[in-house]
Amino acid sequence: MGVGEIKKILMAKQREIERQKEVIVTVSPGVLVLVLIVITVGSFLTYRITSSASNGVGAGAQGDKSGSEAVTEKDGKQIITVLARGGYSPRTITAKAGIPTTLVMKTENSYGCERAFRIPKMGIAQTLPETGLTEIDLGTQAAGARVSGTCSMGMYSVSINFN
Ligand SMILES: [Cu+2]
Repeated sequence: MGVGEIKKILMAKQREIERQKEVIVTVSPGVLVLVLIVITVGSFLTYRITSSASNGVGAGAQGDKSGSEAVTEKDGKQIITVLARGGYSPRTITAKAGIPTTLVMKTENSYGCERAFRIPKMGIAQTLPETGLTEIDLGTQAAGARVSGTCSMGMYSVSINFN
């Protein structure tokens, strides 16, 4: 093998290394963005999971069966407790018809528009405190009645079905 040949090989190797460097440089920003997206989505999901797990009242749409855990009865009255924090939970509730009913909206360090609570059908508009319990009289509902509450923007909602 001559000196010229060795030089040729070395130069080819050098070029190859240079090309690899270029690939790394051009790929990096894309990879960085991807990593950031993964981290963001990951922490968002973790937040969602921990916030719905600590609700006590029950998780959101998926974890919800009939929302019956939100309904209690005491002295011939029905009490429905809904947590308002980053939405309403449970979101669907089945309650009893023909019994005086009080809806208790519970806030706990709630800072979003879920505090601007409305029940359009009943003309109810209540601003919930950041933390506390707000009682709303729903009267006695007939079987088949459905009472729906929303935030002022209609972004979050909760539905109570009476039967
Ligand atoms: Cu809203």
